[in-house]
Amino acid sequence: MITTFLWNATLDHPLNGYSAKFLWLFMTHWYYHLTNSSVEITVPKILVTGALGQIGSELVPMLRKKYGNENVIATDIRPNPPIFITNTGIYEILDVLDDARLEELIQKYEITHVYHLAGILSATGEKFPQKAWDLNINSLFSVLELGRKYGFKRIFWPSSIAAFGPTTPKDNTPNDTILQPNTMYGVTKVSGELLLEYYWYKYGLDTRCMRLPGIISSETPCGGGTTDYAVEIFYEAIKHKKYTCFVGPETKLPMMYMPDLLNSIMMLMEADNSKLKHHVFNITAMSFTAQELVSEIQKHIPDFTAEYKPDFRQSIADSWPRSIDDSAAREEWGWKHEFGLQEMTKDMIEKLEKKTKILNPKR
Ligand code: AKB
Repeated sequence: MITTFLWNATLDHPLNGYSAKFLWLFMTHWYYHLTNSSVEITVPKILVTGALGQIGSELVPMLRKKYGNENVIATDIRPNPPIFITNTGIYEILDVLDDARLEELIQKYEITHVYHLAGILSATGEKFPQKAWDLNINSLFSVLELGRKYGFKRIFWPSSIAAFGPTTPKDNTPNDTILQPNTMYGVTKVSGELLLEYYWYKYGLDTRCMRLPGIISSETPCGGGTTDYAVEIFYEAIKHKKYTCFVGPETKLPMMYMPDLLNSIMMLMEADNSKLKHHVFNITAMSFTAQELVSEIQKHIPDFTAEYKPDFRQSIADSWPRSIDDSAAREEWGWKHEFGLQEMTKDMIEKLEKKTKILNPKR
């Protein structure tokens, strides 16, 4: 713990690069002599799968800032990563179903921590259920097996509100409750949660997991999910001042803004093991209906209009909770959100308008 503290202290220090590292070495050296104890100086060596996705492309820069560029290996199946990923650290092409390649990278970079983000989301999962099972579960199984073999210190895997189903209580859904999803994505999330728990109890592998609500972000577009409407609507409101929503106006789901999500992942992964009673946590920041989101956007863009044409994603949304209880996360590792509907909407519109102006200065 003390080494993590020292590492964080040096990286937060205004000095950068070599100066920060020198300071870190000096501080750990000093601590060693002061306590006369054998300090294990361990900096995490992190591998992120699915690093170019909606979450990965914002999590990788944050992890690099915190743990050092050279200690965070970004991987994804895509051959053309954006420059902000390649300029700041190592990028490796990885199909997470290729066990041999995954093991090669783990050996090559002496990986200690994995953030396993590669996966297929709910709407795509309903179109290709076999593929969703294969990718979501078989890749997780490989990561866990390699974690056992190479003694990983920690594994993060995102579950989802999709782990709940039509028989789950819909409002303020408890952390420990009925898990009977009726989507393949949900089936993979429940199975994955059970696998993580199994590896924890059976092998002592430190696995940590959160059930993510819909994630709203301004940097990387999302794709293949049911909650995508809550992101698309902002892009369309700014570009065309109208949006056709694929769920009805009364559809209410738990949501979170990306800065809160990034913060929560960092907090969970840094949490003191002895305080954790769970390994799978509900996590949320707000719940709103599609109509409430439209009204909030109209406060900033008064001529924005929305119409509703529910498609197959409506029944997926209807099977999920309207709001979830994340008190276990708040009690066990101090989770606290910053962004509610109003703050998130204001920030999204400001960020997207700024980006639009940079891309089209004449608009
Ligand atoms: C999806 O809509 O599939 C995801 C999720 C809630 O897990 N955003």
